[in-house]
Amino acid sequence: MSNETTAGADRRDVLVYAVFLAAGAILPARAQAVGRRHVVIVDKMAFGPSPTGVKAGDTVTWTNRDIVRHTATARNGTFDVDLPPGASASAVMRRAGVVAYYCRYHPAMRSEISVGA
Ligand SMILES: [Cu+2]
Repeated sequence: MSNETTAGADRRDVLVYAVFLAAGAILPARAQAVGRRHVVIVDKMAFGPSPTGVKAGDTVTWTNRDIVRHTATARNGTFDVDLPPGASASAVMRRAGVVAYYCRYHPAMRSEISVGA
């Protein structure tokens, strides 16, 4: 009996935690309120397809599915995103143009993002 009560409390705690996580994911995006979001998947030591239709002011989020750390480092210095294993991190594309980027740990990992005005 007491075990069931404990299990119930644990489930509630998990639910409350999940709601906190959801709020944390939503609120910062609303606070920015500018531009769209685009995602690049990093997997098997490679950057996935670059998003199309990115405009100045949009946010690009990289999601690292590998078990090693990566970065998305712009050659023109406009962003340097650290990507621990399993993590996601973002950068706002401030200016129009083509931005070549690479991984500082694995320089053979390269890609570019085309940012429209
Ligand atoms: Cu890397």
